[in-house]
Amino acid sequence: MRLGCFINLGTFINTCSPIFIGVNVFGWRGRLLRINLSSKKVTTTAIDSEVLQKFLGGRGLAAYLLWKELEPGTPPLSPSNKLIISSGPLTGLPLPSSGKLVAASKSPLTGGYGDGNVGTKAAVHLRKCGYDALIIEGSAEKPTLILVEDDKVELVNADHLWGLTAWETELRIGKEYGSDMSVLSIGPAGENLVKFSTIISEFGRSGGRPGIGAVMGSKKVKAIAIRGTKDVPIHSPNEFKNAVEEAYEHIKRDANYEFWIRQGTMSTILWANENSCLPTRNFREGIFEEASKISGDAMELIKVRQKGCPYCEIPCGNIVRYGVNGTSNESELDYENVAMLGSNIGLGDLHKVSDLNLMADLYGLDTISLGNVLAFTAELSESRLIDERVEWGDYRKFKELIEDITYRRGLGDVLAEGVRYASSKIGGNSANFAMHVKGLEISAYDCHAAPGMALAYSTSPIGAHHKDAWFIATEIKLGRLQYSKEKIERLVWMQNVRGGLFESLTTCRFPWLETSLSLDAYLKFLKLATGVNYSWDDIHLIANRIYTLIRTFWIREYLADGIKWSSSMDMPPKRWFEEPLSKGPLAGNKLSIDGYRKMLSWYYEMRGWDEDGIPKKSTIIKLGLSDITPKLDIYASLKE
Ligand code: PTT
Ligand code: SF4
Repeated sequence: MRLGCFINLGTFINTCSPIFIGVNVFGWRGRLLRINLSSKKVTTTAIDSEVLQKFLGGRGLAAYLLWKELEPGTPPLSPSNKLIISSGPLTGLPLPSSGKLVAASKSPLTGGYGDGNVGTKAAVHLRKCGYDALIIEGSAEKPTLILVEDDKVELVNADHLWGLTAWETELRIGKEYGSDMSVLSIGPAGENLVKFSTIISEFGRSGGRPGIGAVMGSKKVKAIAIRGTKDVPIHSPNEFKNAVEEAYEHIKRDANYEFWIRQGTMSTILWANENSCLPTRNFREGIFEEASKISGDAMELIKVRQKGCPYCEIPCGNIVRYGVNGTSNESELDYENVAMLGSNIGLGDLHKVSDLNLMADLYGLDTISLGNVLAFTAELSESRLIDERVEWGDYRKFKELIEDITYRRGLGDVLAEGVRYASSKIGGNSANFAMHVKGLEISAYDCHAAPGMALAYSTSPIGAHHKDAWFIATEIKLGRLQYSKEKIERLVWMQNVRGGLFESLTTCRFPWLETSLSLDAYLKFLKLATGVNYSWDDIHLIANRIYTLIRTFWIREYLADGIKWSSSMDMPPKRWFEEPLSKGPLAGNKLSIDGYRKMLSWYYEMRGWDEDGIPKKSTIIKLGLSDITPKLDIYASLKE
């Protein structure tokens, strides 16, 4: 890594930047706001400049803080767990799609590291208040609203907000404090500690699939409202401005620009159906007979406007106006929402799908896990493992179940714990169709005929999510049924770029993926914003460090609960190995267990982990991680 002339590794002293508490930096803010809800103490501390350089920000910083600050075995819904809201050196700067933040914690759904990404003005305001991250710790006695305005922090009684939906909460806060306040809130699902509840912002942005909303609820925090007015100092402002203008021009010229603006992620429905990977009836099949009714084209017929995150020129939020049973409303549709609440539960009516999606946003439930849980329930019913009758596509019944899950009534109370727990409670053969990895329900790609995508789910740092590696399109090009080392090399690269770089910068990855903005543009932004000249080798080193640290966190937390880590944690659901597809051109296909295991062992080798998926001591030292913790007991279980 070559450092800009102003920056001196280890101290970050320079002569011409504004002065923060002990740290002078460009791009980063160098400060951490800590709010202890139990003691009502608020403190601001400097973040070690070396930490910022080694972990970048966002996910990297959150993982570092959770590793360092949590006692091993901390119960996720106890006051000792911490909620981290973090940003990176590019977050909220005036560059393409930079309004994204990371919300992270020890997950109540998985028991391991959990995070989510939210597109919101709160990301911009957090940085304008002068912070890279917030740590929320302890727990309030009463419902609380956290107000952050530049250097002022207030803990306000939120009795009047408790029980409201996320949208009502945001509207009320807007009325009380001004609509320029940016709000992160939870709905009733977070209050009731539903294990797959999320944080909601701006009437439909949602983040924190692994139950980060429940962590917020356990602390009795109904909402965090942020308004900041300070400028973020940039190292080379003129060159930065030119680079940004060039990037926006490139994006608008891209051939995919117009189609993307029209459909966003929704075009994936037909693509996934054509490629036999659209999750259908609890991931039994990859083809849905009513796919065209829930497609991007069907969405365009009821679309009323588009919505985007801050600084985004390619807004992908599709707002539709739908009508069900004489009522009309608006809902924001993305591919994952529609696949999981459509084909995966056998529902081929986009109006009804939109209604279930709106419920998820109002109550603060993750649509991906919800679609899994509802499909799991339909299969429980089919197998006569529960008394309730739940048919595929039964919109009314699914609506009722969403209410029951949110308010933890009857069967809903068990389902609110996610499919891993529910299958352990209900028994029978239900574990065979509980579609999750490490407790996190699977995102919307069927993997009967996609071993690389299955491995991407299984090695994702938060459980089965596609955020780190949407590998399926690459895999189809490479030969989807092959089990090759080349796939694993590409997969590790993809995880490092998406899950390492973008989650830590923190900006949206779509300008790169959908309008071909070059990856080098991001290194240029980074250099011009911070003064630090990162090479691609540096970025991969940082990503490897983040991946290995998060893996070590999981091992530590599972060990503390008496569970010894092994490669069985990195296995996708049995269904994909045992029950072949029965429809379409790929009928008869299922995953090969031997092929999968071979690919997993290559993956471990490339990451420097042993045959159980445990980082080797030599890897930890090579990645510069051994100094971040005095608690070396975990290493006792690691091999040389
Ligand atoms: C993300 C996951 C996704 S990923 C979707 S749709 W996607 C679902 N959206 C939900 C929703 O909406 N409401 C709801 N109640 N639950 C939802 N759960 C699901 O959450 C999202 C976009 C999208 S749309 C994607 S792919 C990209 N994701 C990014 C990412 O992860 N990182 C990054 N740096 N950039 C990204 N850009 C894109 O952002 P999670 P958002 Mg989200 C209504 O939260 O926990 O990370 O899970 O972030 O602000 O809503 O933007 O076809
Ligand atoms: Fe947000 Fe979509 Fe723009 Fe990304 S592309 S910043 S998710 S609106």
